Amino acid sequence: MSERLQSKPSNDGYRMPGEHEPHERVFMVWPERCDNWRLGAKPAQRTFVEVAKAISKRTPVTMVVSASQFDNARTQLPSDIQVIEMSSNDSWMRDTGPSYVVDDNGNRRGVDWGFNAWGGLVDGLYFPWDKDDQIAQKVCEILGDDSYRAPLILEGGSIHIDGEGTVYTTAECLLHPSRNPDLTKDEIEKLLCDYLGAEKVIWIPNGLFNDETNGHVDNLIHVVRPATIALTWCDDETDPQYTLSRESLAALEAQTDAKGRSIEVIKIPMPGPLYMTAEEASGIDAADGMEREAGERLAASYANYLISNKHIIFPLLDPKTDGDMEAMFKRMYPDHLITGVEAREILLGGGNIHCITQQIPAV
Ligand code: KQY
Repeated sequence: MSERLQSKPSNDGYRMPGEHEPHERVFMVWPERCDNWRLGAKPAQRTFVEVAKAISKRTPVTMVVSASQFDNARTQLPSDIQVIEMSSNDSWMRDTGPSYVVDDNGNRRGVDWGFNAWGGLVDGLYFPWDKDDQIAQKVCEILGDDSYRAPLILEGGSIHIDGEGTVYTTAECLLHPSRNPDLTKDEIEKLLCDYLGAEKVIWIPNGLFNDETNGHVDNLIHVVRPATIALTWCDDETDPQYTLSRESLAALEAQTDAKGRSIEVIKIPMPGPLYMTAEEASGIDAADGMEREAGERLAASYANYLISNKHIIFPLLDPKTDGDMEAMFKRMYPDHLITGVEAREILLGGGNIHCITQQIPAV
């Protein structure tokens, strides 16, 4: 049985674990909408299959899929990937799924944030988004876990957590007028700490250049381990990312985390710059909201990777830099399995591997 709780995780002794802590399962959503994924989402579906297969080397995967796509997904996915029917508006489980919190007694609960498709009627990417907004509660119901409905519009990709009291986010996203315009920065910090069981919020000014999520932090940085952050870096002074990465570094170096530690920053390469081709753009249905023009700069980042049970699943995006990134991952995570997955099709939809996955902590 799953209950909706009226209290707050911090008062109940719960905290969100870091991604490096053990996972029971990873949830994903099957892609199908034709104004985001090209060619009827067929190339994206093949990529989602490869991501699910990679994750399942170490962690069981559940793929949620609409009724009309059930047979197709079930046929394309190996039998050890669980496929269950659930309605959705698109396929970004990081943003629509629950953020899980755990206590010291082996219990876990879901946090169900409000979801408005990255900006609602101000600058959201599609309408309606009601099915996506129900996903977190449905996942908690399926897993038999209690949940909190947090009074905050927030996507899971707009926060990173170290599991030891620190939340990382960007001002560009969480203070954007399309999310919680009636709340002050202090009120947002308080809600983050209350619902994530955290003590300190580290604000980075902006996310990655031209990210349609209004600068999700998970497309710019990743928490490698507490007090160590991988930051997307750019050495080309003519690239708009050059200044954004330097401002991010300055913000991280100017602060200490919740435990008072200085933050070590590992600069990771940026793929590209990469752009949408005319052929790719021509395969996407026209719609309001998402920019899908030939020549559009893609928000490509290796920071958008998943850690799951000592396994790094990262996007292969650019043959010029993929090898360097893989070598860096081997140095950053010497005791982890490292798996790269060709991920341009996810990038064309506006995110990457971290954005399409949501881990359920093991308790
Ligand atoms: O980056 C993410 N967390 C999601 C990207 C959503 C893009 C929708 N087209």
